[in-house]
Amino acid sequence: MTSSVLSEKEISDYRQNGYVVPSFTLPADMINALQTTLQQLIDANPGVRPEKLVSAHIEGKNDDGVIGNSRFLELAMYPPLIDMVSQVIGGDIALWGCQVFCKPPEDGYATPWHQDGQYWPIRPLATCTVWIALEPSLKKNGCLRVIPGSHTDKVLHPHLHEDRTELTLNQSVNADCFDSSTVHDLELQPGQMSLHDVYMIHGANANTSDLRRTGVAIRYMPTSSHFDRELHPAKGETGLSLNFATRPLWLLKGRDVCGKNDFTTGHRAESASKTSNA
Ligand SMILES: O=C(O)CCC(=O)C(=O)O
Repeated sequence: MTSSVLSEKEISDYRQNGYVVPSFTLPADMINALQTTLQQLIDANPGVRPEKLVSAHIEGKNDDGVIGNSRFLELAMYPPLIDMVSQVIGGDIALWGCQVFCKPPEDGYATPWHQDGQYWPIRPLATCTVWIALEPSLKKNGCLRVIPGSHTDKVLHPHLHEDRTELTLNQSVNADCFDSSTVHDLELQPGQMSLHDVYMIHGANANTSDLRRTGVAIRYMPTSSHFDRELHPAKGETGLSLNFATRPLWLLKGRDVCGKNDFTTGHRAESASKTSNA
């Protein structure tokens, strides 16, 4: 049974706009602990840009080139998050990703306008991302920006490859495909979060302020979709070092509806023990 973390209005806003900022927030003690974990993650990965901490939830050196921390896996399994996600994508849910986007002060990279689906090997395309602010995320330090309703047609628009290196990602949606004057800035305080749909166009400005900005983006998909390890979206030219072939998936709730998802590949001893709690 699904609990009601999201109100009916919040569910309807998500469907209509492609995103919602729920009234639910993480408890203060959890945020404090996650801020400590964030610093440990950054310290453990001096050679990785902090905007590109992919698979931060996989403990130890992962196949995406990051030394992750299982505290983020625990966060992804936090029941109120799973309940909210169930309310928007249904009760059969897999966790397939978690990236920390930490934009340092002064030179934090921008995130170009994009649709997440451009980057991911999931068919049919479906994912709800829960983006949780671990630090204030404001206009001045490059908060997430969204184009309300841009998910409605469930169309993946053409994306262009950006050669600039100072971007968190480098597939950028063709500017003719949306009206940037309708942009909405999602300003969040630590512990607040947004949920967004795989087709919703979004991005973020560079952080030129003196205030660091960090969000952790947790990716959940309905198991009616297949995480297809053979696919190489955007020909692998995403600006991120990604290895979907060995990316572990966790069945968090329900069953594997499409029957094609592989929940074995990529799991290690320490994470496998957590799977049994899922
Ligand atoms: O935090 C950012 O700058 C980008 C996040 C993003 O694009 C996502 O979570 O899908």
